[in-house]
Amino acid sequence: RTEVAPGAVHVPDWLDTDAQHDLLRACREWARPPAGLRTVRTPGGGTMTARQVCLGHHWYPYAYARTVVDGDGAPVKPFPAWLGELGRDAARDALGAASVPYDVALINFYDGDARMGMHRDSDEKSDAPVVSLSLGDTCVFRFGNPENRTRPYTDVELRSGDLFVFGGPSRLAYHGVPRVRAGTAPPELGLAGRLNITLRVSGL
Ligand code: MD5
Ligand code: FE
Repeated sequence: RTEVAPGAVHVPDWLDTDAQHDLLRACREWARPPAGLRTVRTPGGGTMTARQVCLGHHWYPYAYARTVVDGDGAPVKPFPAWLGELGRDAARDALGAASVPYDVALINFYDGDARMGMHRDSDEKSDAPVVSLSLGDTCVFRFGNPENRTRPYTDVELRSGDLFVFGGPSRLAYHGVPRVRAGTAPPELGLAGRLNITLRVSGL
C-alpha cells in the first residue's frame, strides 16, 4: 500500500488470480451488445483510443445518461450489487473510508496503441472516492495535480490485479495513461490488452 498523494492510494496485487479471472469474465459479458463496448467520440470531433462500456449510468463527454446516447441507444446495463460490494471493500482497504454506495462502472479497454490523455474526472455529482482496478497488460499511469495538465506528476506502473483509490484532495487531480506495455499481461489470464474498471458514485 503506497500513498502516492493525499487520498491517492495504490494497492498492488489487490485482486488474486481467481478474482481477476472472475472480473474479466464479467467484463466480457458486459462488452457484448446491446449497450456493449463502444468508441467514445469527443465534442471536438476526436475519438478516444480506449474503448468503453458503462454500467448503471452511461458516461459520454461530459455527462451521465441512462441510455447509450452515442452508441445503439439501448438502456445501460445494470450495476450489479456484487460490484458495489467490491468497491466498498476496496475503498475500505485503501483509505479506511466508510461504506460508499457505488452506482456506476466505467470499463476501458486499451489495446497496445491506446492511450488516455491528461484529464480530470469531474462529471460525478459526488466527491466520493473513485476505485480503479486493472487487468491484463501493465500500463504507465500518470498521476498529476489538481491545477493543470503539466508537471508535477508521478508515474506509477499499474499491473494486473492492482487497486488504486482516488479520494479527498486527489479526487480532481489530472491523470492519464501515456502508455500500455503490450504483452505484459499474466499469460494465464488470456487477455491481450488492458482493462481498467472504475467504480464511481454518480450523485444522480
Ligand atoms: C485508466 N481511467 O487506467 C484510468 C484509471 C478514466 C480513467 O482515467 O477516467 O476512466 S482511473 C483514474 C482516476 C479516476 C478518478 C480520479 C482520478 C484518477 N484522479 O483523481 O486522479 O483507465
Ligand atoms: Fe479519468
